Amino acid sequence: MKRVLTIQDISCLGKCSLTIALPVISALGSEAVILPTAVLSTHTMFKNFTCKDLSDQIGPIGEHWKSEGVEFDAIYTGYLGTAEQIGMVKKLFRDFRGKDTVIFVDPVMADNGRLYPAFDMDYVKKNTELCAEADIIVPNITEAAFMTGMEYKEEYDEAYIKEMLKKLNAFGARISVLTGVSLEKGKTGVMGYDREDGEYYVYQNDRIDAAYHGTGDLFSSTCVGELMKGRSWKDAMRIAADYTAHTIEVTLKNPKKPWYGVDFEATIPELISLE
Ligand code: PXL
Repeated sequence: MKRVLTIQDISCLGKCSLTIALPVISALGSEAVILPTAVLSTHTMFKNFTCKDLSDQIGPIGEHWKSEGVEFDAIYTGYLGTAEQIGMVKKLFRDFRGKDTVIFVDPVMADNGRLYPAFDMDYVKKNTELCAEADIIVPNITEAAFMTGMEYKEEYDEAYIKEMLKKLNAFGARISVLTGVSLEKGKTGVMGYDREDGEYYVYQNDRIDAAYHGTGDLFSSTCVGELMKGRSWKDAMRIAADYTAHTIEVTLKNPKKPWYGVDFEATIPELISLE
């Protein structure tokens, strides 16, 4: 069985970061090892959330694992707390990167043209350095605009996305994927570039007019789980994009209209039964 280390916060209530990564990676048949970077009462879209930083645990946990000779097939990072933590995570990459370990970085820090409340440009710089250490990065357009210094646009064409992918590629990861890319009216999806074959890959599905928290984490966790099943990155991205869109659709039909996260629990059986 493949073993995936995922490093992100645990928002006790909110269906995002570790409360998505852990069930999804497990359901897709890999062992999920977690490293919580902070404990929050809820995710940061709630008011008055509590947050306990766990930075002082990262070093000792890593040292213990090293002494146990633990190895990982993938290391997947999402929302991290502070610029200082990113430095600690970089060290974990160095300590636990084996010959075939896939390093997957989702530089969660911004959306819709804006940084999340906790972050500033120093955090952007550190996240860019983290992306340089990865094999696969999956920023959204806002995160990529902050990291590359390109203007953030809501209306754009394929040339803009390709230029962004070229700039992301220059950071160092072999595969750069932009999420939330809409190349036609009514569509959304991903566009990626693989330095090894020099090819772009585009996948578009129907755009659903709803924004839910945690959908980026659902996308990334699904990608990682599918990669561990031996899928190509292109198949993993396609499956993850379809699964995320389908889960949003199902959530919208819930008469209770949950606002803080998607009903992935209802759709997981379909994901795991995919051939
Ligand atoms: O889904 C990304 C995410 C993860 N963790 C926390 C967040 C967010 C997005 O805002 O607040 C704590």
